[in-house]
Amino acid sequence: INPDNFKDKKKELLRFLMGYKFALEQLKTKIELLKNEFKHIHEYNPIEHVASRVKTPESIMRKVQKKGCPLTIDSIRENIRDIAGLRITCSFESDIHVLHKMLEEHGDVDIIEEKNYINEPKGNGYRSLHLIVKVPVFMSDREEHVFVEIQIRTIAMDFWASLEHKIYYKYNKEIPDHIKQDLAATAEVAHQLDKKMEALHTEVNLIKSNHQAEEEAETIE
Ligand code: 0O2
Repeated sequence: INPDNFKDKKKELLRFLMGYKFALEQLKTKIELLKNEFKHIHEYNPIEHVASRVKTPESIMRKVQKKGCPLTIDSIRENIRDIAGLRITCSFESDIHVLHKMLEEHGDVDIIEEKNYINEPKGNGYRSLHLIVKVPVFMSDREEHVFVEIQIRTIAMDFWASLEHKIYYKYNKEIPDHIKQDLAATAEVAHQLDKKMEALHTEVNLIKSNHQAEEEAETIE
């Protein structure tokens, strides 16, 4: 490879990835604003934490090879839609729906694809809501639109996915069936935990609003 050519290609790639970094910064600010507004109105915070990452060039190359798409910047921009990823962890499953709705109604966020692995979990037990959004990015000399993948999950879903990712997800070789079955069973345990926590949360909310109503009635008397 001609060293000058290599230097130019590297520069082009780094500039390309910079657009994704900017898109993530913008989205994180929007999510923070939504969170604060929601907290102000409902006195409740549906978001536990937000994490983001830009795929490494090696990981992008692996995906390009897997998908068999052309190795050009335009093709990568169009075909690899999770170069920038934002993961939002919520407390309860109902918070995921609240956040999803807030993003749908947000004029600035253009959701162009959804994969609902909560309504339809993957065979291995993976649960999460995936949204692909299109974000405008303003570079010094042009405006670009880049895709960002937003994954929204509960703490229990995140706990399972993080550990499953470590144990197995990217291991391409054959894994004994009993390990696959055990992982699927642990996903079900995490799901039951989510359901139980949601039920407790609903019950406590009901008790709180009954108390509030009683206190208000006493003040009027
Ligand atoms: P990493 O290392 O987390 O970035 P597509 O992107 O549409 O061509 P794909 O990759 O099947 O096809 O998309 P999908 O289903 O939306 O999944 C993308 C991401 O979701 C993955 O990114 C993981 O982060 C997560 N994910 C999906 N399935 C699983 C799973 O079974 N277990 C775990 N732990 N995570 C999962 P990457 O790039 O594969 O990995």
